Formats: sequence, C-alpha cells, structure tokens
Amino acid sequence: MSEATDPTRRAGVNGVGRVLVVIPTYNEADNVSDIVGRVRQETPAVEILVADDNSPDGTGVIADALAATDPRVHVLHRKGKEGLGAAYLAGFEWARERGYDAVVEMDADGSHAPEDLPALLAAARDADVVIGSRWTRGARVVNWPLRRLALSRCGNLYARLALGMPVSDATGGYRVYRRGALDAMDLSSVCSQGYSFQVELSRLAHRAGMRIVEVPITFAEREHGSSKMNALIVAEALWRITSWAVQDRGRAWRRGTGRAS
Ligand SMILES: Nc1nc2c(ncn2[C@@H]2O[C@H](COP(=O)(O)OP(=O)(O)OP(=O)(O)O)[C@@H](O)[C@H]2O)c(=O)[nH]1
Ligand SMILES: [Mg+2]
Repeated sequence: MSEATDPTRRAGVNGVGRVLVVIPTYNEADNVSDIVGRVRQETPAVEILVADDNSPDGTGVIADALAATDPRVHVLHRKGKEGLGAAYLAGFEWARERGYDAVVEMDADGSHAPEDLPALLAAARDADVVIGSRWTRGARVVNWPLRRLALSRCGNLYARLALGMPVSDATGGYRVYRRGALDAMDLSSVCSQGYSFQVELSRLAHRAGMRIVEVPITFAEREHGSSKMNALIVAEALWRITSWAVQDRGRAWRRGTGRAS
C-alpha cells in the first residue's frame, strides 16, 4: 500500500506525520533568519534543517544561533560548496536516519513562500510527491525578469516533452516527499549537482510510479543576496535532460525488440 493511502500514517503535521523542512544555504546571511522565522510562524509543528555549505558570509553561524534557541531548528554543516543537489541528498539522509515521515525542499531566498506550505502538506496526505508549481492554474510568479520566465517555461517544456512526464513544473524546487517516495526512488543513482536535480528527482519519482501532485504557489524573485544560478547550471540541465531522454528511448526500443535493458 502506498503511504498516500495508508491510514496509519494520517497523523502529525497536516496528517502526514513528522515533517522536516530542508533549507539548503550558500551565502544566505541576509535571508536565513527571516525564512526560518516565517516557517516557524506558519507551521509551528514542523522541524527545520538548514544544510549549509560552509558559507563564507557566516550563514552557518546565524543558523547555529537560531538552533540554540529553538529545539525545532537544526543545522547540518557541510565542508564546502558542493551544489544544491548534494546538500539536499545529505538532508534527505539526515531525515531518514531520524525517522521523519515527510521532507520538504525549500529555498532560503524567500522565493518559496512558507505561507504556501500548509497547502502543500495538505496535498501530501494523498500524494507521494507534491510539487509547488509555478505553471499550474492559480499560480503566480512575482517580479521575475522576462529572461528567467522564458528560461523556466522553455526548460519545463523541454523536460516534459523529452522525458514524457505529466509534470508542468519539473524544475521547481518547492516540494514535499513522503518517506515512502524517498525509499522508492534510487537516490544513490542521482548525479545532478545544480538545478537539474529537481528534474532528475521528478523523473525518478515518475519512474517509480509515485503519485505526483502539483499545487499552485506564489513564487517571488529573491529580494536579498545573489542567485547561484549560472550558465553552467543551465548547461548541466540541458545536457542531462537530453541524455536521460536518449536513455529512455533506448530502453523503450530494447523492450520493443525483446532485448534485455
Ligand atoms: N548548501 C548549498 N545550498 C545552495 C548551493 N547552491 C545554492 N544553494 C541554495 O539553494 C537555494 C536556491 O538557490 P538560488 O541561488 O536561489 O537559485 P535559484 O533559486 O535556482 O535561482 P534564482 O531564481 O536566481 O534565485 C538557495 O537557498 C541557495 O542558498 C550549494 O552549493 N550548497
Ligand atoms: Mg532562488
């Protein structure tokens, strides 16, 4: 039975059990206190893990101070900048070791509004994976420059067509994963470092037969600090999506001709 339909799991935060919000940070000193405070305010029962890659601007020190006064805030200090994907995988492992029932992915820069979290958690009652979507009816994208809008729209269109996934925001990074989904997906195979991580996990969830639900969110451009997005990250996403599409087609062809995959 999928966790989404298992009645014994319908307890805890919004009916999904113990929830850990993982917030990866690199140079987010101007944002980390605000985002942690907003999450605590909106969803007091969840716990938070700040996964910091030894930010030179002292984000980790600020996170430690928050954790010192709030037992629901934790900090994972990593030795150096290894990319968003590696920070999330370490956060997922931290959550699994401690028996959390659901893990939330959330950026530190305020683009993912904690005010939308209750709706995402409510949707997780009947889903294995919830994606806070910028591109479903009812969603809003605030203050994003045209080139970022175009990049996100085109990237998502390409991912959907190339990989055949029924997901409108496969690159979105505001998500809930139920424990069963993390167990069902082969996380040891994940190779993305940058923002193709979100597409890779969407693909793994889809291939593992997980029930993926999208919930409209209000996504806002960051107000403080600087983006870590760069041309290399975009190139990695393009290259990886193309190579997954080739692999998937090769696998389908081998199945069609009766050869082992
Ligand atoms: N731990 C860790 N966190 C990272 C790393 N790179 C980015 N992050 C965090 O991941 C989140 C998303 O990064 P952003 O720079 O906002 O990237 P983005 O949201 O794709 O791009 P923008 O829309 O331009 O903000 C933020 O909380 C970052 O601090 C990294 O190498 N390590
Ligand atoms: Mg951002």
